[in-house]
Amino acid sequence: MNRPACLSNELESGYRILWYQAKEGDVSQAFKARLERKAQEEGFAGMGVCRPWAAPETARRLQAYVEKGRHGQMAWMAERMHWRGDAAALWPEAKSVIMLAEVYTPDHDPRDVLNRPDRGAISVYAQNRDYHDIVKKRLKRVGRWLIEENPQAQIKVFVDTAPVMEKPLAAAAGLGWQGKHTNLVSRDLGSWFFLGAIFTTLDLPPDAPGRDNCGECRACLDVCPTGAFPAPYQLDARRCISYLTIEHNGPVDEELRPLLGNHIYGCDDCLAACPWNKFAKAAQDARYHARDELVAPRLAELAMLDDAAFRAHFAGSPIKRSGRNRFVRNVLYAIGNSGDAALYEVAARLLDDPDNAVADAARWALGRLEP
Ligand code: B12
Ligand code: SF4
Ligand code: SF4
Repeated sequence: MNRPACLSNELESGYRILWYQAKEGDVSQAFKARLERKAQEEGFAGMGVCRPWAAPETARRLQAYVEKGRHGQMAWMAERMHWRGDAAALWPEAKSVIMLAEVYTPDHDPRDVLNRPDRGAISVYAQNRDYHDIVKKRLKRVGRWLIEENPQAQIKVFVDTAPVMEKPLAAAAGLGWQGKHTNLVSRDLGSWFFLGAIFTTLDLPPDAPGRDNCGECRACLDVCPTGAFPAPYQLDARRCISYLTIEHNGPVDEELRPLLGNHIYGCDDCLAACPWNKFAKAAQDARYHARDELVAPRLAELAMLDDAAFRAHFAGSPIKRSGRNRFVRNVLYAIGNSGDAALYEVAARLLDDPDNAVADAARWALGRLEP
């Protein structure tokens, strides 16, 4: 309950005002508690609320990131920066941002496959269904309930793709803190969770921001295969395997290719290293449980996927969005890094691929596998 500020005021005259304030505080706190229960019923593992303007340092940090070119080919990051860096500018009528955490903790150690060079490592989030669809539907259900309860309220829901920086907002809403690997970490959930946001015109009581609990730890920084962290809490996407395998179009710099190892889609190395994951909760939604054939798929089979087979194999998966060419390019880099002479023939078959980056990757892989 909100403790009324005017407690020491003259009792007789102050009593009514005091009672009214307390009641109003109660109602919104009570509503927030019901909202949280609704979010839990829908499957979210955590909820926090902040004001849209609660992360004022974000705009400056985004600006610095873009000025250094750390976004690489993600040109959209440099567009609409006035919205991305300032959630209050995106929708000036919004008074509260409800940040929600959706757990996708793996039931296996995603690092096991890194010791199997004839297999490809697909990041945990992509081993089954695309989270965008799942989280957006959940957000809409919670949002619809909020409006039923408060017909005057308006909402907008966001997950990942809008010009909203979800991590600083989630930290401001107390869901956790941005770890040195830059993703959000929570004392209760570890780091295996997605974020979703509901912006609303409703004035909800905000939570206290999350406190940094990284301390002296630097496990995520030290484990990164490509040295993608120029400093703690800062990422240079141009060196990040997640960026290189998912977002980067065309050939990857030759200098970086050996560092990709057998990562063929995304990377979880920094997340998996985080000691806070011992508090991670199991993923409730079976759609996040890994499909068996995507935990350690054979490079030889993946390299042979043509466009139609690729689409069929990855229907419903986020991998489908990267397209066959980028994916097979990654598989060929992994083949080049495998040291497995049996894969020589596989790469040779792609030398004349119509896609330049694929043909280039095949040449590179053959060069690496030649005795
Ligand atoms: C672009 C993007 C990427 C890019 C760039 C990532 C990055 N760190 O910028 C790439 C493709 C590399 C990527 C990779 C991944 N991503 Co991503 N990505 C995004 C996206 C769309 C935007 C992020 C963004 O705005 N980056 C811009 C830069 C400026 O932000 P930043 O690195 O966080 O920079 C901050 C820090 O540098 C910080 N900072 C600077 N100095 C200091 C100093 C101190 C003391 C502190 C505290 C902070 C600080 O300030 C900056 C602004 O907050 C978000 C969704 C969204 N709309 O927010 C998902 C998102 C961040 N990604 C997500 C995930 C899951 C991943 C991967 C794990 C996927 C994978 N397995 O491959 C990896 C993790 C790699 C990593 N270590 O970050 C989740 C993270 C969930 C979580 N728990 O935090 C998000 C939120 C998507 C979602 N809706 O769930 N991603
Ligand atoms: S996702 Fe992989 S490459 Fe990217 S920062 Fe983390 S450990 Fe490094
Ligand atoms: S691995 Fe260590 S430094 Fe990195 S986010 Fe986790 S606690 Fe922080």
